[in-house]
Amino acid sequence: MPEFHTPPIMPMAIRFDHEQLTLAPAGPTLTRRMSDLEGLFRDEAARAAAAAGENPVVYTVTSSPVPEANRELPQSITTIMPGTTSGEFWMTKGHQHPDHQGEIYLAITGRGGILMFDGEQTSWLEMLPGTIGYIPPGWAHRSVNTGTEPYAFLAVYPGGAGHDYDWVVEHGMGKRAFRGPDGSALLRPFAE
Ligand code: PAN
Ligand code: ZN
Repeated sequence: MPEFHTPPIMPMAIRFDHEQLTLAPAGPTLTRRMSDLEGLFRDEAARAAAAAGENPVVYTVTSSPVPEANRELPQSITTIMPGTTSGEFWMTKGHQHPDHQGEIYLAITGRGGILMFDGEQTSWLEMLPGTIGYIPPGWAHRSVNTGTEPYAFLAVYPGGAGHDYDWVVEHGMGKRAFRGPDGSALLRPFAE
């Protein structure tokens, strides 16, 4: 066994329930409501009104106990509810990993997309159950529910990569995903 500055955790089996959308044993769960998403939708007034009213849950993130520590590979399931705010699909906050490292998402149920931005280019990946979306190092990423059911995916990422949310607030994501006339995703320039 090599010597580590922070000793790794012990080997463990984690039960992935793709119907209940849970990991067992479970680690922390995060709930993001409309009130947590200030300044992220194009129509901030509509977002603020929804936050002041029913303040719906937009997404949850449930994790396994593998810690966000250097060299570990934590996992989580994100479930984004279906919905739009002034036509813009409900989505995650989005972030950049300050210690640039890759990440994978495996779509479990529903229909969605990954919007990625490297500061210049935007990339959009359609995500259907069974799709593995690869996020290379240096690409900020945001997930979007483009369907009418909850969209859920498993994420596996390097535990020491960190999460920078301010980067997205500062730089945007290049594009935004709106519901098009036929119900599918329509990408429009971020600042349009
Ligand atoms: C994911 C995200 C998760 C929630 O596990 O953290 O989908 O999105 P936000 O963190 O942008 O709110 C991931 O990319 N981890 O690195
Ligand atoms: Zn990430």
